[in-house]
Amino acid sequence: MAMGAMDWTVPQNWAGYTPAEHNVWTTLYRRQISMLPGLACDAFLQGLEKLDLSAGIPDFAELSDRLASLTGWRVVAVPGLVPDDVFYDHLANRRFPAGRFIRTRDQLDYLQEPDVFHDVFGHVPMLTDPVFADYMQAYGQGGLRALGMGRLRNLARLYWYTVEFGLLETTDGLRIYGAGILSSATESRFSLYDPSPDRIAFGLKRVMRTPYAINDFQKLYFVVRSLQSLLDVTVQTDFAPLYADLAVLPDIPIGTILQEDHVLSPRRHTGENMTRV
Ligand code: HBI
Ligand code: FE
Repeated sequence: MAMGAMDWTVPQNWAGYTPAEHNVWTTLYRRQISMLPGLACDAFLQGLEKLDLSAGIPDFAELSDRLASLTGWRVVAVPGLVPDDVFYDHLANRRFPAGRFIRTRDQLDYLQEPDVFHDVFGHVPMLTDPVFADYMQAYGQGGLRALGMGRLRNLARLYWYTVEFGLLETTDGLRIYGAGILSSATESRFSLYDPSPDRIAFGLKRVMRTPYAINDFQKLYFVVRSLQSLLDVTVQTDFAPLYADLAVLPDIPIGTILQEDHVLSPRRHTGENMTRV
């Protein structure tokens, strides 16, 4: 596809990456891989094993062949953030749009726009999990519907508080499945252990009423009981009445804890299981 195609895909031009760009990837990869065991969820760690992203910036064509054999997903190169309708159409068709550029060495810790490390290291391993792969496609289909009903803001919050910054409850305590955390050198430990952010049990309407801030550590994380429960609620919900409710319900500002919120405590360093308070 030529640049500027309707679907915003561009050639990845994998051969065009410099050794310095591959070195940025391996620097970021080694830093994350040394930290994530015990913090990232099993689905993510198993996905990393299956895809082996250790050698440098992956060749999307070769990565897609491996990924497609697992869950039918492929990775397509885009120049950066793409318009909403394009983004949702890709997800609805099991194509993950990944930026082809990589951050520079002086941007190792934070960059505004998702680069290939955030997109491929952060997001793609979860797409090897059949349940999460189904969730991401269902999300894309929902996005196209939400666009039609003018409720995109609500649906974008669902993505933010699950796909980007979601936490998962396990018998060993909280684990991370959100790409924005998994690809961050500093937020991973913070999201599970720091006492300052709130951690609330996931609820679809609750999430859709909650705005988010994009330029600092999150002050609020939502915790799902299982990836299956996330898929089920997305597939089983009739969004029309939900959107009708949301149209008249006020947003819930970050920092607000509602009477009916299930607040979860951070996991203690002793590995003590989370207790509902
Ligand atoms: N939404 N409209 C739109 N376009 C994007 O490119 C996009 C997005 N939401 C999230 C997102 N990209 C990031 O998760 C990337 O890492 C894929
Ligand atoms: Fe992302």
